[in-house]
Amino acid sequence: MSDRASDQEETRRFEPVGPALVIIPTYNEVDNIRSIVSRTRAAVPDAHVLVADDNSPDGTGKVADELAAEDGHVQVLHRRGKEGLGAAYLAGFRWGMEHGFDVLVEMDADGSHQPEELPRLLTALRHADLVLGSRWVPGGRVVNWPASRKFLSRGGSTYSRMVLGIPIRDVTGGFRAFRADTLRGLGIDSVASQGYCFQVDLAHRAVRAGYHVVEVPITFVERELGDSKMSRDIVVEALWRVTAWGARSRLHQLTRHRHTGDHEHA
Ligand SMILES: Nc1nc2c(ncn2[C@@H]2O[C@H](COP(=O)(O)OP(=O)(O)OP(=O)(O)O)[C@@H](O)[C@H]2O)c(=O)[nH]1
Ligand SMILES: [Mg+2]
Repeated sequence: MSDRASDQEETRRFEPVGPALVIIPTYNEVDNIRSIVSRTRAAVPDAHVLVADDNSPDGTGKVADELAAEDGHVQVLHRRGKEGLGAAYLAGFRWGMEHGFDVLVEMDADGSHQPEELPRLLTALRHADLVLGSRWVPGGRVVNWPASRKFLSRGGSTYSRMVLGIPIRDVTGGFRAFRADTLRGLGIDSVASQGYCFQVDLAHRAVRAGYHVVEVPITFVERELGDSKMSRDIVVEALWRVTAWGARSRLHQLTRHRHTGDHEHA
């Protein structure tokens, strides 16, 4: 992270982190849901799990209900229909904050994010406002991805980092731990982006708001069961939104510097 961030870490005292909720958004993950929930419960027994299901036609929501009936640490948020990953997370964040959780975790259902790495993310949050599981920092890895997919993901992160001017290596990743206070400060009610763009949006907001954002290396494992829900539309959305945000903040910087006459940091 930047020097500013490490200075901040030295001088700032972080509140201890309280109860955690791991939010798992699902759409047709019937082959994955049991295993991901039980791995999560084993990895972080004190944490609670919220499955945010968009009325999956394959019955994922029903299986999640069975898991919830067996285990008081598992809850299900049933949503009307497929409204996208971002909307499911926003609903999960709101639910978690209303129910008094201090930490809200994002994690996919398909095993790409390994629940066994959750303790490291939660430990890092003791000295951060937001922790990003990162494939593209030293120690981070991707298992079973073809070179083309690595290129697309790294390229997307590099492009976003440069266009938005934020010092984050893995901007599109979706394995993250937020303090509830951080989410409150990000103005999530105005977030409209989906998919990868949703993740870029939240990271960008956090850096811009001056939060201490830390990346910890993770091993990302390509899904083995079920189908991907990511589409070309989601990639295209990310590209145009990131470009528009970048252009807007550049313009903002330029007009501000013109008014103050300060050209040094332009
Ligand atoms: N509730 C909800 N969950 C979703 C929706 N779209 C995707 N998800 C879930 O979000 C997570 C990530 O979606 P994936 O399809 O795995 O996306 P991806 O990881 O980019 O794609 P793959 O690498 O092919 O798996 C999974 O747990 C999905 O079930 C949605 O519209 N609603
Ligand atoms: Mg996936």
